[in-house]
Amino acid sequence: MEILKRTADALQQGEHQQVATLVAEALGAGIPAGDVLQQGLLAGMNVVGEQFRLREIFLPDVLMAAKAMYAGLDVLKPHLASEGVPSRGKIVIGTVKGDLHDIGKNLVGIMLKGAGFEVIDLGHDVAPEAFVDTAVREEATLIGMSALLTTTMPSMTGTIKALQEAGLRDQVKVMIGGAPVTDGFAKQIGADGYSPDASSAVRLAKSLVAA
Ligand code: B1M
Repeated sequence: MEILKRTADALQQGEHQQVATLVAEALGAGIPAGDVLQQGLLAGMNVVGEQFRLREIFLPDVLMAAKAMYAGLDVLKPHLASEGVPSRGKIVIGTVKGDLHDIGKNLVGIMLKGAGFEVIDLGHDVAPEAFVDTAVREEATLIGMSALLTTTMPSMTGTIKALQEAGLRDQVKVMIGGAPVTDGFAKQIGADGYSPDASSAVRLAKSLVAA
């Protein structure tokens, strides 16, 4: 669809105001929020990631694109999250220590809220102890960790160890995700589940609280 292509292009250019306008227009034209997210915002961000990998663009360009992504997400958020759904349980989420990438984690948080979870979002650069302390204090039954850097993935292991040391591993389920994370890695570190995207994260969280 032309408007979604324009949204993706504007995101690549870091045109945050234009992205917000185009997202609002697309929603106004009756395009489902999920399509605006996937074919507009995420499509644009995928190109940015590839260009950055190939060194065709640089960090300031990626930051501008991230700002544009957030401008679009702000408009989209109320359409992704539905209000008044009964609580399915509490989940503590965050991006792991040393990692500042929070767009995917925020998207997962929005979708979980929309599905009726109480989401306690610790933000980014979250230490293992902070995940565990918050889960204890808030009596949360789930911890969700995101990592976008191969170098920060080991911090997920740290959180699971900290849970074990606190004697809480049986009481709190752990789910993980993020671009470099795999199902194999989740199994290797003893997490309860991995999901590749925000919609499957919701399905996984539902299955973990039901188990
Ligand atoms: Co950076 N970065 N970045 N970056 N950045 C990547 C991740 C990279 C792959 C780019 C590349 O080289 N192609 C690369 C990592 C290489 C690696 O380790 N394998 C990289 C690098 C190297 C870096 C720096 C080291 C660059 C530098 O300084 N030289 C630096 C690190 C800073 C740090 O964290 N300490 C850095 C910085 C940044 C910015 C700050 C500029 C910015 C982040 C802004 C922000 O988040 N507020 C940024 C961005 C935007 C990216 C790319 C381009 C896009 C990430 C993104 O937001 N994607 C990224 C390239 C890429 O991923 N293709 C890249 C959109 C988002 C919706 O997807 O986060 O994957 P994603 O989330 C998905 C799923 O993964 C999943 O669901 C989400 C929605 O579908 N998911 C979960 C995520 N978390 C989940 C949790 C779950 C379940 C599912 O359960 C709890």
